[in-house]
Amino acid sequence: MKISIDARRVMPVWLLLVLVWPSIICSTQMFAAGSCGTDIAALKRNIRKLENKLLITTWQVEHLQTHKYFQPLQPVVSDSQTQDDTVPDVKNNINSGTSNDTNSTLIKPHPPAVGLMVYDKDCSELFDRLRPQSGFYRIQPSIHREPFLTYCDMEDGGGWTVFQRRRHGKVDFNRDWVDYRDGFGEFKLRNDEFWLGNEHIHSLLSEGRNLVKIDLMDWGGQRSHAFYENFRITNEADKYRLQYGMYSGKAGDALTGGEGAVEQWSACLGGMQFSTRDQDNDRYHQGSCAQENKAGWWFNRCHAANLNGKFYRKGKYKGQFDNGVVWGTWKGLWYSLRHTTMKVRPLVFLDVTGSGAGEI
Ligand SMILES: [Ca+2]
Repeated sequence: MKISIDARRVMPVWLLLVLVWPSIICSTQMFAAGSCGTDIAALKRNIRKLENKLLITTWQVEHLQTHKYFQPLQPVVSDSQTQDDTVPDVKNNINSGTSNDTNSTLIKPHPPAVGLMVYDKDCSELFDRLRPQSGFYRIQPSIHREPFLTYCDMEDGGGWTVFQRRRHGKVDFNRDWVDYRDGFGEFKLRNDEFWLGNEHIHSLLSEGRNLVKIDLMDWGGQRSHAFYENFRITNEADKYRLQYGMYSGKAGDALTGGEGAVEQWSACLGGMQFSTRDQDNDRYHQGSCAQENKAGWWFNRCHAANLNGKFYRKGKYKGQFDNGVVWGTWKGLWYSLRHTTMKVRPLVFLDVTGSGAGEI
């Protein structure tokens, strides 16, 4: 009985020591480093934050690798095309925040801490990822080649990579092989005209199943379009030979030369090599289709479609050769179009608004 009374007296003291001991320790630490209870809570919060960051980063790495966004960091080089350095770059803008030093930002991009530089392989990936506005962006269809600029049409369903465009006739399209191989034109403003370059077009189209849309507009503002599935061109060794699959659309299958066998014999461009004024790879043995038509293009004997032709400002034209900006199955060979666009995206694409209205 006495023992138990003693125990009741002793136990609270022991318990008190156990309960108070951490406070004593804390008080010692508080003396040295401020508020102990607050520090422990802050440390726990930081640990939770770091654990969350780790989880998110791990997930991001897996996600990006799955979607092929990751590529080895390329050596930092200044692009040889000066126009590349004067336009916005989505990736670099993201990584550099709101820097006003556009040139240095573009020439010397700061890679993420993980040491990897990321580019979308085409405008459809960029569209899926960021839903940005239409404009010029840098893409990299092949990890073995440098990224390059092109116009992304994020309207008309979105995700279109543009590789040819005529608008006002200010850019000369009658050029040599090297220009058509490497690309030419302006890459800054919404209405700039350009040819992306056969090398870039080859890498852009070579990956797999795609859909090319050709948008056309006449001088009265009327629009039309043509679709081609699985559009591709071979490499330079094979002179960028044209291959394409099924046609659909409203403007007619001018690439195949129309419906008649005779027309197709002379004007079907499927299977034709690319020709320029200094490289005649057509099937017209008596002369050069590229020289007559003032364009680099795929010619047979010669064509029913030539979107790189001479830019006539009134539509209908006359001359020795049908060398205008021509889509013969829509407006005939003697009508030169005002606007043309050639653009591509994957055949299977989750379209946000639908497309096919011929919007340019
Ligand atoms: Ca020839």
